[in-house]
Amino acid sequence: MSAGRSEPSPVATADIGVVGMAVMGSNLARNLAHHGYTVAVYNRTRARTEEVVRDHGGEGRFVPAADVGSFVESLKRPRRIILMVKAGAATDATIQSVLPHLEAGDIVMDGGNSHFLDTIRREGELSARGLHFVGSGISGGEEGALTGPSIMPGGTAEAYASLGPMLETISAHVDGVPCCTHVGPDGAGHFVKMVHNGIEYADMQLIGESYDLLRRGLGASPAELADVFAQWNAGDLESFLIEITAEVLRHVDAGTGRPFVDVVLDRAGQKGTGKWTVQTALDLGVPVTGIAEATFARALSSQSTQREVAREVLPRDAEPWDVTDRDAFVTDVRQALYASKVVAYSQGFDEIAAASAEHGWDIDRGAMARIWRGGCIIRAQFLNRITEAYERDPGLTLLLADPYFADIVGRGLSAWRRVVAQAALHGVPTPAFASSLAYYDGLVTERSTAALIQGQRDLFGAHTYQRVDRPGVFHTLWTGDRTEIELA
Ligand code: NBP
Repeated sequence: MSAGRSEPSPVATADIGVVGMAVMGSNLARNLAHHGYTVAVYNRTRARTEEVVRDHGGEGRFVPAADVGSFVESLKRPRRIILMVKAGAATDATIQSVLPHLEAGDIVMDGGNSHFLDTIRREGELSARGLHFVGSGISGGEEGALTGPSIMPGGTAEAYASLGPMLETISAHVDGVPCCTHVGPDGAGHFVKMVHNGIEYADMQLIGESYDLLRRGLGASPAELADVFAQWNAGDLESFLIEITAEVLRHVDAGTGRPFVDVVLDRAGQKGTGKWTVQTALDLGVPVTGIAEATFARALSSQSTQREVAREVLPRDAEPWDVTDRDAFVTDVRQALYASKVVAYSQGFDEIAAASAEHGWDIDRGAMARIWRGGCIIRAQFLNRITEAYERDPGLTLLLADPYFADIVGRGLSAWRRVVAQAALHGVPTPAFASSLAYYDGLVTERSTAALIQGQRDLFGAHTYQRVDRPGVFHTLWTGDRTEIELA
């Protein structure tokens, strides 16, 4: 194979190697080369490696390899290898293919979207052989991989000392600070990336609900709403997702002349990391209602047959809607969006805190918000406020309760209630807005419905209960004379 401006193996010249020359791997390899590193590249299907080097070999120093053995041989010791292959069985197969060629101290990083439990397993297997395994989240899609992603590496501190400086160099930078830091041991990096994606789901759903409310309430065109989102993007909601929302809403379909958003089929998938965030939250017992509603909203959108039957059969009783004070309504929706967004992030950070405690990861939540400020899909000004909140109180129990966020949500509370109430009256589905408000009310309520549930459980299953007025565990003899017995 011919190299770009490179030296061929077997001499160990490469600083780092990338396996997997699909869109993410090739762009990451190019990014590394753009920053002056000599990059060994390998792909299972050889033609793909040749294609990448043919098209981009002039951008830096690449060492293309035809087989795994010569790929590993071309790397300086300790070897640093990044896998960018399909998550799941392909990742295991690729690890198995490189393993026989590695030596103690070498570092294998998986930059794919792997499940954190797979990462914990793989880290255990490789560390038993004296190798470092780094499960790393990489966010930002193909563009980010090329120009600067947000990188969330797990693994040992020793592995980070070797690999981290390179990853920090190629990551996005905000205010001169890299969007990459050592997240924590074994699965911590992939866990944080998973929650990042879950939050992304919630953020997108909340923006979608805002758009739907404004369109139906104001009867506004997508182009008019593009202006609203562009204005919001100039304020405290400034973020990549709000920015691209304006861009999508302004776009006109060339074929029909209609707004692009009106010609796109309204079905979204919910595979992978968003779903895992909710599944894992259920295991951890952490309510991530915003992310869960966003995931289920996508599932509902894809239930086309059920939606068709429902549209034909079910009554629609919504009141006609014609908002009179348009500016006030836009402000209400903006405040409801911000408050719901704070809830979604607060819940996501709760999930990170719970997993960090369970797995002993000691994750610095403020640092996570900091490395999400650039490169990734949820990049936003707002993340600075989250970092500041955790700097004020690193042990913060509840992000929502930080004085800055408590004030934001408190000031938006009545707008939030008006929006959710108006949505219900006018038949506009707002699952993420409504569940976020219900979560907020559930948090601040004096007495939750769990007291009644505990009574029910004790009656039908003798599950016992505790009392508010004295310690102990109790059971009422429901089928007998209803005396209460103390069990402990
Ligand atoms: P894909 O996820 O489409 O994977 C294709 C790559 O995996 C090719 O290099 C392919 O080699 C290789 N591969 C497969 Br498939 N099975 C293999 C096996 N058994 N052994 C060795 N190699 C195998 O690529 P991608 O979209 O570039 O994503 C790479 C990783 O990055 C994934 O884990 C993805 O989830 C993650 N990610 C993607 C994005 C994104 O925006 N696309 C963003 C963030 C993270 P071949 O050419 O020989 O078939």
